[in-house]
Amino acid sequence: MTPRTLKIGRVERYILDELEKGPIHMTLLDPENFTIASALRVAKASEEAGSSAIMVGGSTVSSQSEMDQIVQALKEEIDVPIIIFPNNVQALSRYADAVWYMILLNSVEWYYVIGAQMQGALFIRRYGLEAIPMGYLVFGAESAVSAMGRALPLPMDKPKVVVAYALAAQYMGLRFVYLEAGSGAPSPVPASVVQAVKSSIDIPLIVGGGIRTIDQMKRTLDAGADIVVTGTMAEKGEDALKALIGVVKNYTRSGKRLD
Ligand code: 1GP
Repeated sequence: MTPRTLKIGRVERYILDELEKGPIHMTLLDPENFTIASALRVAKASEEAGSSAIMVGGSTVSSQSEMDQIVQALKEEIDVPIIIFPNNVQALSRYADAVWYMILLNSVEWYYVIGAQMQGALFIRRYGLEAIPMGYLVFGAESAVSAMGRALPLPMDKPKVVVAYALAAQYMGLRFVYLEAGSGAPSPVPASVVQAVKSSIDIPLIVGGGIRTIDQMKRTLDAGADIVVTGTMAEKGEDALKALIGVVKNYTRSGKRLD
């Protein structure tokens, strides 16, 4: 009997195709900070500006019905994929296109390394959600994600340690690595760390947390981020968000990363 080969799903294929053109932007909406109407408004503006996907999630999301309502509404109006960015099992919504199937690699808690993933697995199958395997690395001790996920915060000034984790993610077969400074972090993941990781791995690199200015966005892209995520700026009005998305689109158009 020949083993069945795992197929890459529709959303992951779309992300990889988008990345062929250059780095991309994803907009993160925390359902706790939006009404359905405001989420739709921001998601539409993001899509128009060229954001490649809408991620839905937040560190303190605890209501599955709230997730369902917002994801279902987004699904009806938005064309780019809606991807769950789960903090826990109850964040899974059957209405989404995919879920980042993430392992908080630097958590000291069994639950965030494999427990929640195991508990969510049967729901993911039942809902027919596409699971996209990703290694998640959290910096900084002050963020909600660090506290909720019991992360042993990664040092910002020791790129080698972060590279070791990122390589481990790749060797384990995870298909994306996410460097997370924490939502609303005072500063983004340093360019030196992004650069060190990017030059060491072959899988796409996601960077998020604390990116608020055009300059921070440019530095993150210059350092080699493939996917940049902004959440807090999505809550500050469409104009600021569109400007940040514009930086990513211009970057791609300028052909800087088409080598
Ligand atoms: C958080 O990386 C994301 O999980 C986005 O962070 O809210 O700081 O943009 P911000």
